[in-house]
Amino acid sequence: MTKPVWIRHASQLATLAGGSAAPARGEGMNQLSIIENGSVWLEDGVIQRVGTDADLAEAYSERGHEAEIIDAAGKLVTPGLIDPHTHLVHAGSRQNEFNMRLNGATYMEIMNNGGGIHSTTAATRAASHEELFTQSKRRLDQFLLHGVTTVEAKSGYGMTLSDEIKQLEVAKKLHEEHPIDIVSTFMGAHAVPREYREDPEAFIDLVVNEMIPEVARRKLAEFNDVFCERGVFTPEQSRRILEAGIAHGLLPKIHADEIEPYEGAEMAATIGAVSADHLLRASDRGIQMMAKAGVIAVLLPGTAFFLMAESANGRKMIDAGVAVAISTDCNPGSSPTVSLSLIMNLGCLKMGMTPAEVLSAATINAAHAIRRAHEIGSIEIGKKADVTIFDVPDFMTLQYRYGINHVDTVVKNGTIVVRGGRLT
Ligand code: IZC
Ligand code: ZN
Repeated sequence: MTKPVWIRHASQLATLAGGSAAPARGEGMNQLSIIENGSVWLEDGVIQRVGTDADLAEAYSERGHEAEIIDAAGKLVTPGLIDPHTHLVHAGSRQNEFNMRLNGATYMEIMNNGGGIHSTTAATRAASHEELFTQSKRRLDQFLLHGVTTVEAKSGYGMTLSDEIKQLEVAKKLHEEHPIDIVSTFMGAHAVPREYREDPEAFIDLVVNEMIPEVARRKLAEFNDVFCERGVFTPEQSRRILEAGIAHGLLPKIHADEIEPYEGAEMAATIGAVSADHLLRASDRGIQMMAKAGVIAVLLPGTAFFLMAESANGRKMIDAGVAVAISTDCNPGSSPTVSLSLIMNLGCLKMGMTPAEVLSAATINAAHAIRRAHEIGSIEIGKKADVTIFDVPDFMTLQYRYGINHVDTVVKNGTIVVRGGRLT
């Protein structure tokens, strides 16, 4: 039995309470429900009690000695961070393409010449389960060190039935064996693989008729995603792929308007996607439609930064009433990072979001973007005991002292997995 964990004296305990039923929008994204001199009791993997030091000292006066006590004086306590959009499971690296981009080549040019997603696909197809597991586990350890306790992970570097299944099985094994929880998304339609270059419709037939039914039958994913982008999949093709997923119980997500405006946001709204992600070039009409349809915008400012492009307009989306979440987009081509803290920093500096809004976006709204808000994303009684402690006195400082990993302690499912900034 793991001991109960009692976190005490937090200078700020940002609970994010009250948002489990629906994502935070508008002014609601600034409400962090902060308790000063805050205290939390974690036991049996669940949050048992939340309040001030005085409340908990009274409630646990008899049992305090049983607990592992964490003194969070001078520190910020938040829900475990949630990353709702990653391409976690992949092999290889694309640092050579980074150099090409620094010399003027674009992301799409590299991909159209057989690099980009195709190069990671070749490496991932060639990798064994074990190699994929080992490489991805390393990234998960780094996520944990950055305070992230749940990660969404997409397939899409296989693009054959067996290689897509291989990626999803590795994600499943990581979910079972690593402290971080993984939520899987099938993304067979990540690109048209080279061998289907002359006949993309035949590849879409394969995704729709074989991959989606098999992934759903094996319960290897909850979501279905597509790269809707000029030169990749059209809005019409994307709709067909997402509708096939819906028919098999896979909820739709979409990579929308990343490189060019392509009415991806509009499509996300009309199909009722759980989230539309990227949205760097989303139209005003698309943003309005997303607000109305309740589609969550998952914004990835690290990708814009790394591709040297203009970020999505997070400010405009929040003001239009869209629920915004943020994510690393962790992938080898356009955002090879695990630092959700840096992403929050960029949310402030490049997307005009407030320090409170970016924290809502990386916790409760990120939980909604992966349909987990009933169990994670806030520090509330009954939710999973996933808590991150930062060595800063308040949430403002977390954004102000940018580019630093301030994580001190991470508790996952009630177990201390990071202490003093190191894996236990
Ligand atoms: O591997 O380039 N945008 N997919 C769509 C990506 C970026 C990941 C990659
Ligand atoms: Zn992506």
